[in-house]
Amino acid sequence: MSDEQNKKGYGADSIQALEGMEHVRKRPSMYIGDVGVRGLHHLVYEVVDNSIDEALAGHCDTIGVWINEDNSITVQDNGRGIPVDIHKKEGVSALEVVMTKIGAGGKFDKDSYKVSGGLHGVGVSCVNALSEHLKATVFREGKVWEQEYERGKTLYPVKSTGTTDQRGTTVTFKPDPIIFTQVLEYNYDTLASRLRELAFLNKGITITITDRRHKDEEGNEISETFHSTEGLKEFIKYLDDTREPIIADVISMEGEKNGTPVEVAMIYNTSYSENLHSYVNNINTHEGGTHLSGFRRGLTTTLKKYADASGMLDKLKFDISGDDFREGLTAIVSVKVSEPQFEGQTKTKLGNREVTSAVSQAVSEMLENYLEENPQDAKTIVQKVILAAQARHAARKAREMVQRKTVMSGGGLPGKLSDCSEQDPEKCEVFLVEGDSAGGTAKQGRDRNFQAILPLRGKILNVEKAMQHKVFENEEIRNIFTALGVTIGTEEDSKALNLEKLRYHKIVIMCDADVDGSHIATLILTFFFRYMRDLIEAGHVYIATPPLYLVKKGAKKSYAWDDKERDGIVESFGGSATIQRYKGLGEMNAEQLWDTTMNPEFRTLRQVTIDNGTEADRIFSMLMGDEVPPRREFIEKNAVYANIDA
Ligand code: 0RA
Repeated sequence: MSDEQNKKGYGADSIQALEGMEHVRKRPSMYIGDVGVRGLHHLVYEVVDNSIDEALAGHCDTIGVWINEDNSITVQDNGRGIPVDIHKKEGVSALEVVMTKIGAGGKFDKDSYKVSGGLHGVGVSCVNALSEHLKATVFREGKVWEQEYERGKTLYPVKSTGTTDQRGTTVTFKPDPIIFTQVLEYNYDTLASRLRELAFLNKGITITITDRRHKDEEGNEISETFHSTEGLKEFIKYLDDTREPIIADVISMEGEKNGTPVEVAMIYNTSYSENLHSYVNNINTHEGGTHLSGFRRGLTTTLKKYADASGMLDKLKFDISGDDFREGLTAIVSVKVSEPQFEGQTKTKLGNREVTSAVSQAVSEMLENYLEENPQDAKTIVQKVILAAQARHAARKAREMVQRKTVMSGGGLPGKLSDCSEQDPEKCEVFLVEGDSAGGTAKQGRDRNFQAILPLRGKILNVEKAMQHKVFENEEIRNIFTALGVTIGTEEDSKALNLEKLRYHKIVIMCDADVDGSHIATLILTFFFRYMRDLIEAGHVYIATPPLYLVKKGAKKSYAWDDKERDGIVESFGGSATIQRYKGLGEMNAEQLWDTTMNPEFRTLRQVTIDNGTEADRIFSMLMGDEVPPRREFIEKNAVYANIDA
């Protein structure tokens, strides 16, 4: 730093701050993951996290989020308000430091260790850098203060604009179109799911979301309020709403073990799937880690000990494995760790060793008490475990058959697969097509160099309702495994996939654009979500979008994907055109299918992503489970969207 700069009043730190903000704009993905839909929503979570921290420190109980008409976002809390006094080291208002210095966050309050923090925990300054405009308003000690910024640069020094009897902080930001070039529009459901999740994870806080962009039928703004008094216990009830419990109530505990705050809640239901969800500092750790290992260890040892002592295992001919204790189990583990180490492919796997024993101890204590006090439920659980062990024994045989076929097969690809000639998986695509007739058209229409076709027979197995060995015995599902070249993990971790031998990097689900087609697509997606989730997470799964209409007039023809587009085309053709409504892929000829749905130059593939794993689990169990009313309600609520993008 030269003396000249010093005279202008820039300290070394503020120069660094400027560089930091510029770096965020240069390499936004390093800070928020990506500049697509996810990154855009991440900005909101980053701001909300600051308010959650203030709530966890005990100074705030209400947070409001608004999606404004111009797609800007307002986040408001009733905390202490970000301090506005002059920051000693920086020589400017603390508010300005928080807003413009990368990594400053709320950290200068050393007593409350920051436990929330987004996936990257980068702070609100990062949101500021990536916003074309941001305004911060602080209500503190009787006064209102504000400061505005453009692309992270302050427009004026912090100023007082009036008096108030309120307390808190309000931040309004508008994402910068220069950075977010693909999408600028917020998705209400995405934000609402995350805020609902935060309310369950941090009981006692009231979080409201309001969409100001449009109104419902009665002319009201769309708004929801989330508040949980029982935390994870209620979260489990919400998640398992459409599953049938086999025990009287949710088992739960909350406490601190070896300095680590631990919260656990679990229930057993009649299903065959295992649904474990884990969080560290409010972040979903979908790759698991030490806290989840601790949960498994505590569960297995405690239940095993109880089952052994009960004598119920005496006549059992099979051994019991860890998996057996988790069939039909829905559980949530949430821990707070002051210096979390995240590992794994998507940095969502907790690495801190000390956490394993903390969680394991907590779970053991919780379960020992519960089993002691609820002997009837204890018996039910052990019986369920025994059934699972028997089924696993049967499943092993089925799985070994799949393994043998996939691993040892030289020419062992399914007979129905029409493979492509290209050998490099990165360039290869496979279309999973409903029915043999559409499969035939796709086979004619495709580019056989890099596109393979696997026709699937009618409705594939609903894996949500089937025991594991039934899934592995199912021929269509075996064909999918074999065609993709994917093998299944060992028994301890039966859902871990080996993706090294994946034969196609694009797996495209191609179904009719109608209700039946959507149902089949959902069945296939359910299978991928439950048995091949890693494929989705790695971005390999796509949905094809065949058109709904062919509009013709004389020599002119054009395709439409929804009613609005159809009407637009008719108009551009000068009215009175012939409209053909495609009821299924089968009504298209090979050339039409190629032109509209398969040709990479013109088609639209929708990549399948999971923005909220816990919510996705709930939706799949609801869509594919036994209960009809919630499913109907969901489909009716989403029908408009389903039609447009099916
Ligand atoms: C550090 C110190 C103090 C408040 C905050 C941070 C704070 C930050 C944010 C961000 C959003 N809402 C917030 N609310 C509070 C206050 C320290 C004090 O008053 O003694």
